[in-house]
Amino acid sequence: MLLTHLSVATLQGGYGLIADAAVLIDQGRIAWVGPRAEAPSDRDTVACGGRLLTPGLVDCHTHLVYGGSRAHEFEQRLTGVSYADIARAGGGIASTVRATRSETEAQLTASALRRLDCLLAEGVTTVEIKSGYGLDHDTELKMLAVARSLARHRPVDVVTSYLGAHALPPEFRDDRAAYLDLICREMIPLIAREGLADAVDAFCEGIAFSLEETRAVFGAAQDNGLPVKLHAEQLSNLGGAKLAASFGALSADHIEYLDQDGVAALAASGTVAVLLPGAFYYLREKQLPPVAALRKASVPIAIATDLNPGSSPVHSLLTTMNMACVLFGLTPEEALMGATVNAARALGLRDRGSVAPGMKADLALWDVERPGDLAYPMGFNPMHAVIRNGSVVRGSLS
Ligand code: DI6
Ligand code: FE
Repeated sequence: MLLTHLSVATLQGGYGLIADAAVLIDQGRIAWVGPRAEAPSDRDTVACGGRLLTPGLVDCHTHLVYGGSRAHEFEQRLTGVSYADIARAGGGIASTVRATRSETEAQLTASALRRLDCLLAEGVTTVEIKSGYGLDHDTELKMLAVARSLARHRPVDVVTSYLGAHALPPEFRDDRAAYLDLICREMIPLIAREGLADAVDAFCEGIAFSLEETRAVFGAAQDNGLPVKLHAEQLSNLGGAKLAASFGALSADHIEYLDQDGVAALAASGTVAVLLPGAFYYLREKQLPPVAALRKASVPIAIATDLNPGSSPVHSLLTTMNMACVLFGLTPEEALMGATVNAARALGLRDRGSVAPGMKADLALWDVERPGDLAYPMGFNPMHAVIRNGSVVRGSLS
């Protein structure tokens, strides 16, 4: 299939814009991209109405499988109670754990699909989903199974992360070491053996797990051949990003409190900095991530919704791109790179996120003239069509 009458943001070295372009798709892959005047001919040619084609979007950090609701905590926070106060009082993540444990796979799947559908309606073709609201053996496996199953219900690639080290489960309140043992000796080997997760994540923070505990989790992941990533430096600077970098982590996420040392460590290890402006917005944080330092050190920057019931009930990657610009000072070009090529890289996926020969033909066609139009509005969805593995799965191209 040859797509014509479109402009293409290839995302190769920035927007990589080609006006009056053509894209040849063959067997689910991009076979050729360039100016229409130089395009090979193809019997199956589709004129795309002058629209803009980009890679399908990649949301590289979500917690979209969960039970229950935390709207009451939003109300509490707005009366001055902090996110950390709520967590210490047994709410926060622990409250979602109770709800997630009590729901069936069918219930969790139904609510997750509703959330996922919001992302897909905006051109997302790959999504990462974490466990971490089960914390016991059965519920963590249930969450990972539900996450994986979503790809059988919808045209999307799901990448899963095991986040056992998200919070200390109540039954281990008096024995942190025993919970770490469960994670490191039982869960990670099991998950690796059964192929249930593609990576291991942890929450390294005063209200969650210490640097030493995170090191133990990463050690187990490494021993079992799983790559790592980390919720790091969200509310304070514990040096988590540096630790993650020393394990060759795929990404360090949040990183508002990342210091220069941490930036240098990410640069040296090729770890992607994942910014999550939704959580920053909802928690009304003041500390900005070190965007200028990340740029200067050429650390690849990705952005993600962090879709979760507590700190980021954000169901829109386009809105997140806008927030990354308005709140963090990214350019719209950086925001689009952050939701495509760099997000794919944060998941260790080199076969998507840009439009180039050999790449997976996961593409989004937008009713906009310029790529800068994508991060500009809020609450407006210019998605026209989505192609996955070379087939139209949403809308129509013409
Ligand atoms: N950081 C986050 O942004 C989410 N988890 C984490 O470690 C929030 C989790 C929640 O509040 O439910
Ligand atoms: Fe998160």
